Amino acid sequence: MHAKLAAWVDEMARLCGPDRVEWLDGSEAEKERLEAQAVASGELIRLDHARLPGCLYHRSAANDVSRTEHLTYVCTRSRDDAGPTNNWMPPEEGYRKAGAIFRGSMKGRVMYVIPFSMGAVGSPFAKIGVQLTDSLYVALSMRIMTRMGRAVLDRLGAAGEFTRCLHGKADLDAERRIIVHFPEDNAIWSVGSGYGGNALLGKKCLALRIASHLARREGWLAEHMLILGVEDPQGRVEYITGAFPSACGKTNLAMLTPPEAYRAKGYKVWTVGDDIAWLRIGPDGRLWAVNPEAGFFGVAPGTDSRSNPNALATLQRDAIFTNTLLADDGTVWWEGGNGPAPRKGLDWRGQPWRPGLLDDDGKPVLGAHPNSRFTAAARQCPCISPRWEDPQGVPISAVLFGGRRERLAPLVCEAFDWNHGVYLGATVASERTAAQVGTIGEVRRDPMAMLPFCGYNMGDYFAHWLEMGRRIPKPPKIFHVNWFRKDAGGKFLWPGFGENFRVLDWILARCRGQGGARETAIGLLPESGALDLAGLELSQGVLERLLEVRREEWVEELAGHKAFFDRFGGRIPAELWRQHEALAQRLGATAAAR
Ligand code: SAT
Ligand code: MN
Repeated sequence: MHAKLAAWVDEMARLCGPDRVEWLDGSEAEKERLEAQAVASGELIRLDHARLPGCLYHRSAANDVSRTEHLTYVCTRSRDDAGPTNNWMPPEEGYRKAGAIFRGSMKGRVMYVIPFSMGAVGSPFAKIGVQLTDSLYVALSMRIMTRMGRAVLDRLGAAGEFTRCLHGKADLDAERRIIVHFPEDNAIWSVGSGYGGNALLGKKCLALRIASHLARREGWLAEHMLILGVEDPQGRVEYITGAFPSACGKTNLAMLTPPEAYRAKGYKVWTVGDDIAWLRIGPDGRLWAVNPEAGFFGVAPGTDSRSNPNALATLQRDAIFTNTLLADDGTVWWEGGNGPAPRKGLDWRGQPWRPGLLDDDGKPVLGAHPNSRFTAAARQCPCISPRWEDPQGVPISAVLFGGRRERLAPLVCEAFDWNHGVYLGATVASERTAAQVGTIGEVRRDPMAMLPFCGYNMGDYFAHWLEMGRRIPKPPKIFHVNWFRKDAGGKFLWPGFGENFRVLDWILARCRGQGGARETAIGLLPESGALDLAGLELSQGVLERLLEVRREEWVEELAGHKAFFDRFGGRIPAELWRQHEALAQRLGATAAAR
């Protein structure tokens, strides 16, 4: 027995005051027992067994449907170590504030102890956490999203290192909700929310915020990235990682189905992960990636057999649906899903719903919340890579950064070199989505899609990326992509989804030293004819708009880069300022004085 673990569980139980403490072993029998309890209490609803075998439905509190970044803190001793993009409080205050909400909050409840591994158990990349929670929904979700139970405890042994993760629902009152990270103590406390990214502590809290802190110390990268493999007709597979903000299509890209003409030739995409990548330098001098998760927590609305047939196949059994529409026949539905809406059902708030329902202001009432989700095991995905659990990971040829920009950023742009790529990543901006509380559509800087997830000062994070570049003998190439450019009428210029494969194809050609490119002020863009658009109806005019670099827009953008960097005081590496000045020069503008 791990004495420190036992002592910590006792201490937390004394704080939270549950009626009982139950250690979870991860067995099938245990799963069935917990599900039966959650169904009996109404926390989960069983879906129609014939059509969705083993699937469950969960409705969250109406005020608890997305990550609450304004209630999320990084508690380092020095404020500067958290940096200007994180909410900060001193560790003592974090423990005191969260502790006051936790105190006695589990009375009448059970505290579950969940040992979990991020990464295949025993992989040199893996990190172990132990989550305590009073939520059966969270316990059952952790069972899908992580490797958990006895095997992890065995691995931990009598003295292994682990991240202490305390989670409690308390009264789910947004006024009494806080998610505090203590990277210097390897601990996370989250109280007052049952929502995914706030409550499944292995995911954003451990695998990104705490892990990014560890990664800097230990010389690797913890990133908000999908990982996919592209197999060519000769059977050779090359791997790509891509960082995109939440709800910008990472799951769809990770599970992409290539256009018919490519499939006929023998191209195929393999999914390694859809949200998080841990990257290390391998013995061969390349960058290698693992997906530390075991499942997908994907956005449901918009997922249909056109946008993502692989996701649909993945969630046909043993999945948990959260805040979708619950149809009268015991199935689920969401806007942008397959088939017509069911004639009757309960919306994500639990209110009676029918197609065409309008609210008092005459606006359509959504059946599913825009951030409603499915949780399903990765191994159920038809295109899961045979190497997705490889303890060594997969070697990476290209790194993509992207966001949702209706103007400015072209479809694809290759960085001149690693440092320029870090600049591209550091200056990514994206329109806000429903995955986080805030004004949807507002453009914000989201460097490397890590703005809400970097557990330390982002100035130091950029320096760490630059340092990694110096240490990787054979670095991947870096690209910026934007699937979301629109025309003057607000219509998307690029069809996206499976057609994105055409862009991946050019990217991989570039990585092999092929594929034509032209140099522009912002980077290398596909030269005329270099993107294979056969079979796609896309006019020359639209293609030109997709690959257009408008000088005056970029000059304006430069000021945005500077304003963002200025927030960090002196902590932005000189190399990024040098990149900034070089971009200004290429645009024929003067970089604003620092
Ligand atoms: O809720 S999560 O943070 O896990 C999903 C997301 O926002 O990326
Ligand atoms: Mn994410």
